[in-house]
Amino acid sequence: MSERKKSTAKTVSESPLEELSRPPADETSQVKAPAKRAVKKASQATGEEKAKKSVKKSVKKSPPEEKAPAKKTTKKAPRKKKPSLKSGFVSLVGRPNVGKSTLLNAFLGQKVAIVSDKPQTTRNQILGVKTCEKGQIVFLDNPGIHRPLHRLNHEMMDQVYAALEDCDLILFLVDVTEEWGKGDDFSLEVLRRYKQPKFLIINKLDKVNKSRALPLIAKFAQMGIFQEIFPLSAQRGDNLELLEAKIYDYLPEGPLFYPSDTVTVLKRKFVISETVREKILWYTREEVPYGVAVMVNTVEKREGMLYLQADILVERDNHRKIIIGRRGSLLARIGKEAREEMESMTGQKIYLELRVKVEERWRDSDGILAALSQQMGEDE
Ligand SMILES: Nc1nc2c(ncn2[C@@H]2O[C@H](COP(=O)(O)OP(=O)(O)OP(=O)(O)O)[C@@H](O)[C@H]2O)c(=O)[nH]1
Ligand SMILES: [Mg+2]
Repeated sequence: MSERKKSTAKTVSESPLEELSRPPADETSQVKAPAKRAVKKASQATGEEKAKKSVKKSVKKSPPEEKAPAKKTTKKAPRKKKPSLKSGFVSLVGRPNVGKSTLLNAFLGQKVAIVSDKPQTTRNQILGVKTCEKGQIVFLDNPGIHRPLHRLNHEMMDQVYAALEDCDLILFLVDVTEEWGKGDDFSLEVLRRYKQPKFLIINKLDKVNKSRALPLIAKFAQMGIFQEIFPLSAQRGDNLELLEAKIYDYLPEGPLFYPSDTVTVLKRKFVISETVREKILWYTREEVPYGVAVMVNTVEKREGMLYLQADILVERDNHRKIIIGRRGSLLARIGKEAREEMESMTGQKIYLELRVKVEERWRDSDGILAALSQQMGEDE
């Protein structure tokens, strides 16, 4: 958490994948999600932006010809006060696989976080910014709340706790199709420790008859933990306008944290790594997805195209064989889909070279975890 607070913001206005088209030289200037308080202090530029806008508006409102000669007896018409901007940090939390990243992408109207049907898809906090005339919401998508067994998972949970601590509002997601279990009780216990207002999002409503949400709504309403309850489908993107309006009701007044066209702040290597990992998650199952990491070694311009080389780390040799597939067929498919996605985002020709390496117990290896987190930008 303290690391997050120290960081300074370089914002990325376009899709994170479009960052790939930038020369690798400015890679070190990419940053991770800045901390709320640090950003609050560093929001001078956006304050200026706001000030300029309000000047423009006031000029428009009172053109010279409208200036009536002042009559002593006439009372001044009360000036309409411009509503103040609101802004704040909103954490998306819940059990793995409930649809947090899908909801983030739906809010932003573009893919920023990877999504898969395997639990623990998100391993690092992803920041998404949405700005409108009312102000700015900074969403923090987080790993799912789970019992950590490896160092990797402890780090994931630390990010969840940090996000809960440092936000203005918590969106707690549940999957309407899942039975309530011990893990859910644990998540609620975690939530109770935090004082901020909380909304319950009952997700995946498209998968069931709407009446299925009613007992859940009644159950949660009784608990008194949540200020608002929203049943919705993040995949269909319905009910989001209503939810956004409610979020603004709970945010404090304040300046924009980021320039208004910012969508996210992600490092290029991290985006490449996540794109490849997502395809692996799509095509593998059981323990394989949990034990996979992608380390990007090279990002270079070569003969008019972008050359990328990455290692896929697995914990066991049989996992390596699964990912490579019969005569390399699965690895080729993973590579092709990841490359095509990055090409369509950047509009640039990409050569992607993937290798699969066995690194036993990498999930508990300080060195590998540090190298992976450097891809995210934490150590720079
Ligand atoms: N039918 C349906 N599926 C959804 C909805 N939202 C998410 N999903 C699916 O649920 C799965 C998990 O979605 P994610 O967004 O990756 O879930 P998450 O909560 O971010 O998961 P972790 O990162 O593992 O914690 C994916 O297969 C999504 O397509 C929804 O509203 N309806
Ligand atoms: Mg996720």
